[in-house]
Amino acid sequence: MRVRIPAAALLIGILLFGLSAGSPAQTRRVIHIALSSFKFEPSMFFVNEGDTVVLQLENVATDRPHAFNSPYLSTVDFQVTGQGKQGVTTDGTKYIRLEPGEKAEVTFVAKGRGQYGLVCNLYNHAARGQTGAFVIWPAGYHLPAK
Ligand SMILES: [Cu+2]
Repeated sequence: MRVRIPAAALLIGILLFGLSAGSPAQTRRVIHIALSSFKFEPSMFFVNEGDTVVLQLENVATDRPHAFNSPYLSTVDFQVTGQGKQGVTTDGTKYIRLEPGEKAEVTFVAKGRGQYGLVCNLYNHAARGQTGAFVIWPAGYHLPAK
């Protein structure tokens, strides 16, 4: 029996697996970040331009909400899946808020080499130490081994 593949399924397959013959392979960087009182673990991470970055945010605190807030989020298209609740602070920076035990994934393609800050914007958490940073290196660059 002949099996017919609907055009839509074929298109989805192409989108998922790429038309990437000849173009550089995209690196997928999955980084788990635990939010707790009052820190991010890790509080620093490093990616390269062009990487597809997946931040797996998890509020491991049992007693209070935490958030991932970075001015960088205003400079890229990003998608949030999972339990996070998105918002914008009064100063215009975007954040993803997680209640205790909640998880969310934030996905974006890294662009704009540089160093960017991140904070938990809830209450006084940043002042209590809940801050971090990340670096977007040029494509292909890695820190030399010590
Ligand atoms: Cu917090």
